Amino acid sequence: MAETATATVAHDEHHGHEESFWSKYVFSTDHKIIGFQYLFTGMAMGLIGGFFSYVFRMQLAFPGSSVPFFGVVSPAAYNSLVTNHGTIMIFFVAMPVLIAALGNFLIPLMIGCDDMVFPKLNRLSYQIFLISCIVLIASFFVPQGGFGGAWTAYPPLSTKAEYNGTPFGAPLWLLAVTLEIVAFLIGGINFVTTTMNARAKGMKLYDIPIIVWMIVIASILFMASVGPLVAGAVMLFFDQTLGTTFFDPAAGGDPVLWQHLFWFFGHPEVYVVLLPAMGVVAEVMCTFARKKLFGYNMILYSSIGLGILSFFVWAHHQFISGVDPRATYLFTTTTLLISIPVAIMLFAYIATLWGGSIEFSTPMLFAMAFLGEFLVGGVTGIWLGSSGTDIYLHDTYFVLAHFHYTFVPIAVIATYAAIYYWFPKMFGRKMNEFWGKIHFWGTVIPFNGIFLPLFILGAAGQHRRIAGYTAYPDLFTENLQDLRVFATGSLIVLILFQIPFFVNLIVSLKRGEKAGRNPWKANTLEWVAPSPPPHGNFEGNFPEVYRGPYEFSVEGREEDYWPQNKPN
Ligand code: HEM
Ligand SMILES: [Cu+2]
Repeated sequence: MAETATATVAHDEHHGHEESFWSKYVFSTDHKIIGFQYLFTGMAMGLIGGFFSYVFRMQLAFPGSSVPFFGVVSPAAYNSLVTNHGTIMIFFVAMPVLIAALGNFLIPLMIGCDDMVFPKLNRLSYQIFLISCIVLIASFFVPQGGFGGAWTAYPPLSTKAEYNGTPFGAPLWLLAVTLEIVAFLIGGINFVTTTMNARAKGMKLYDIPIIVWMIVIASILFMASVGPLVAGAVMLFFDQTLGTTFFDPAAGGDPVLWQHLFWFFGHPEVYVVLLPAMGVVAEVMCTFARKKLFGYNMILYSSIGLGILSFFVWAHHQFISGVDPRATYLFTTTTLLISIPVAIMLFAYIATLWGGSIEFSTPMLFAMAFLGEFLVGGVTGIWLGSSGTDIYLHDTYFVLAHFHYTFVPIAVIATYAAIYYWFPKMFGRKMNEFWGKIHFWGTVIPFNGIFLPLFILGAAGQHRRIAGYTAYPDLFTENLQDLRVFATGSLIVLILFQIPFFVNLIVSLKRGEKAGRNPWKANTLEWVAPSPPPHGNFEGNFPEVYRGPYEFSVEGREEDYWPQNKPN
C-alpha cells in the first residue's frame, strides 16, 4: 500500500542545497508550487475571461455605445469576446483551478506522501499549459483578430477563413485548446497513479478523502472522453490550414460529425469540473458541520455512475441538428437518468448538514451556496434535456442561464470555498472572516441578479450569441430591455465585490492571523503537516492512517474530531 519510494527518489535529487528563485518557483517539481502556478495562472485567466463578460454584457445593455476600458464593440469583436470568454472560463479557469491546482496541492498532502509519483511530468504539464495560455492570448492580437466561432467551434464556420474571417485567430485558438488538453492528460496520469500507489500506510480505498476520489474520477473521465475530440481537432486543423474537407459540407464533409466529437467530450467535461467542486463542498461541509459525511460509499458510487452515464447523453446538445428523432428519445431518457446520481449526491450533502452544529464561516457559506445555486442549474437542465422543450429553448438565453447556474457555482462559488478553506494550509495564515463574508454576499446575491433575468429573456425568445440584436425586431423583445440592464448592473456589482477578495488575499498573505497546523480542527492528513508544508511535506514523519476522513462528533470522545492519523 504505502509506496512512496518513487517519489522519494525523485525528491532527494534536489535536496540539501540552496535553491534559486528560478529553481524554487519557476522550474520547481514540488507539487505545491505547481499547484500554485496553476492556481495563479488560472486566476489571471479568470480576470481576462471576466473582463470579456463585462464588455459584452455592457454591449447587450447599451447596444452600440462605447464601453469604458474597451470602446465600441464591433460584431466581430463581440463574437470573439464571447467565444474566448467561454473557452477561457472552461479550459483555462475551471480546469486549472479545480483539477490541477487543487489536485496538485491537495493529493499528496491528503494521502500522506511527499510528492506526485512523476514530478517531472507534473512540471511538464504546467509548462505546456502555460504555453497554451500564451498561444490563446496571442490569438487575440493577430491580424483580423481572435476566433469568434463560439467555444464549440462548429463547422463549417470554424473550418475556413472565408467563413469565419479569422485566418490566424481560428487555428491559434484550436492549437491553444489542443495544447491545454495535452497538459491535462499528462497531469491526470499523475493524479490517478499517485493516489493509487503512494498512499500513507494504513490508508485503504475507503479512507481516501472524497475530494481526492473526485479528482481521480474526473481525471479518468477526462482521459476517456477527450480522445475523439483530439482526433477531431487535428481534422479541423487540417481543414483550416491544409484545405482538407472533413467537416465542410460544400465538399462532401460532415459538419455534424464535429458536433458528435465535441459533445462526446463536452458533456463529460461538465462533470470533470463538477466533481472536484463537489469534493470541495464535501470537505468543507463536514468540517464546519462537525458531522460525518452522509453516505460516503453512496456518494462515491454515484459519482462513478454519473461518470459512466455521462458518456451516453451527448446528443442532448444536438436535438435540432438533424439527428434522427428516434434517437432523441434515447438521449432524453439517458439525460433524465443522469439527474438521479446528481440528486443522490445533493441529498447526501443535505443529510450531512442535518443535525450538525454548523459554523457559518466563509468557506461554509460558499459551500452551502453551492448546493442551492447548483440545484437551480440542475433542475433547469431537465427541461433542456427533454427534446420537446429543448427545441424551443435551444440556443436561447435560457440555456445560457442554465449552464451558468452550473458553471458559476463550480468555477466561482466552490472555488472560493476551496481558497478560503485551504488558504491557511497554503500560506500559513487565515484570510479575514469579516471581509470574506462581505465578499460572499457581494458575490452570491448579484450572481442571481445576473442570471435569473436571463431565464426570462430566454423563455421570451432572445437568442444567444447575437451582438446587435436591435437589428432583429423579432428577437429584440424590446419590452424586456430593463432586464438586460439589470443583469449588466448586477455584474458590475459582482465585479466590484471581488476587490475585497483580492485585497484580503494579498493582505492576508503577509498579515493574516497565523494559522497553525490545524486551524479548523479537521481530520484529513493535510492538516497534520506544518502550515505551509515544507518541501517533502511531513518533515520525513509520514503519517499512518487508522480510520476514515470524517470521524466528527464521535460519541464517547472528548474532542469532536478524530484525525485520520491519531492511533486512538
Ligand atoms: C459571473 C460572470 C459571468 C457572466 C456575467 C457571464 C456572462 C455570459 C454571457 C452573457 C454569455 C453569452 C453571450 C452571448 O451569447 O451573446 C456567456 C457565454 C458563456 N459563458 Fe459566461 N459568464 C460568466 C461566467 C462564466 C463562467 C464561470 C463560465 C464557465 C466556467 C462561463 C462559461 C460560458 C460559456 C461556455 C459561454 C458560451 C460561449 C459561447 O457561446 O461560445 N461563464 N457568458
Ligand atoms: Cu450535455
